[in-house]
Amino acid sequence: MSEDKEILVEQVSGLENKSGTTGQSWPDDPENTATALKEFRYLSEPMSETDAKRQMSIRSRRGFLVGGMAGLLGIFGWRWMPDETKSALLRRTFEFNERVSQAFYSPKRLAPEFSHSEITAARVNGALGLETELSEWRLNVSGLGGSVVLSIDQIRAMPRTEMITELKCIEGWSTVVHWAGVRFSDFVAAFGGRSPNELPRYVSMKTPDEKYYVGWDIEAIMHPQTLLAYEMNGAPLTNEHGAPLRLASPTKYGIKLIKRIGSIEFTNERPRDYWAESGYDWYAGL
Ligand SMILES: Nc1nc2c(c(=O)[nH]1)N[C@H]1C(S)=C(S)[C@@H](COP(=O)(O)O)O[C@H]1N2
Ligand SMILES: [Mo]
Repeated sequence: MSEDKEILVEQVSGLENKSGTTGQSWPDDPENTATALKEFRYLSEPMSETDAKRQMSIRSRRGFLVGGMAGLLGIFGWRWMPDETKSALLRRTFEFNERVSQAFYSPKRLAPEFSHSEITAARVNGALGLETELSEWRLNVSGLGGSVVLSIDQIRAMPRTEMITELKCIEGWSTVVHWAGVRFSDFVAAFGGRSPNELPRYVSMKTPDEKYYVGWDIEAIMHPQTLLAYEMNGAPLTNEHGAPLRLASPTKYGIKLIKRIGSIEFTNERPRDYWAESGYDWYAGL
């Protein structure tokens, strides 16, 4: 085996180990969830110097990866390769890189939470999909073996979580918001409870009129700070903030926090995403 190929293989196996440790699964019962969350918080405490160095070396290995790929291309002779092989190879490299970045940047740490005194005045941004009058709202859920239609009361009856976190708009402003709602992972638990690696890879969410739509990777949507929110700063959501149900999460930019959710679909196909279609990063992770 050539040296370049060896490096690549070594990196790929390192990767598998790495993603194995990030694949957090959340217990179904509230008591265990609380304990798991405490441990999770512990992980989110400031990194020690050794941890920081380890992270650095993981990141620089990522740099090698690009070199490894280039080396492979050198070995097989890029210039004499048929076009179909080239495009297949490029596509595979792209998908592989995507998995690499997900494994390294999946939101396994908790984002900072703030105190009540740090809450700032809410700001409104974006009204796509909110134009029409809402008559009778229902949430359509599909892709977990069948489909269901839920009322807001059924969602309010699920375990309630509150958090005070930062909402960051990609345009450069941010607010500190007090959210209340149901953790997406608790919502999934209500459908029988599964860990992220037993679930489809993505979640697609759309407004009732389908004018605004977002796609989420399963790791980020199952993060304990991702909520289906029905209250903002101590009051039920107003229309402009996405009544009766929206997404709240400090793991991604505001563009992903869809207001007025009409449908949730679990899928293995990467869902369409409004702003990704205009050139923004599909993950829009923080
Ligand atoms: N349905 C819908 N949801 C949306 C948007 C939108 O245009 N339509 N804009 C997004 C953007 S860009 C941001 S920054 C946040 C802003 O949320 P806020 O208006 O509650 O501050 O909502 C997000 N969710
Ligand atoms: Mo935004």
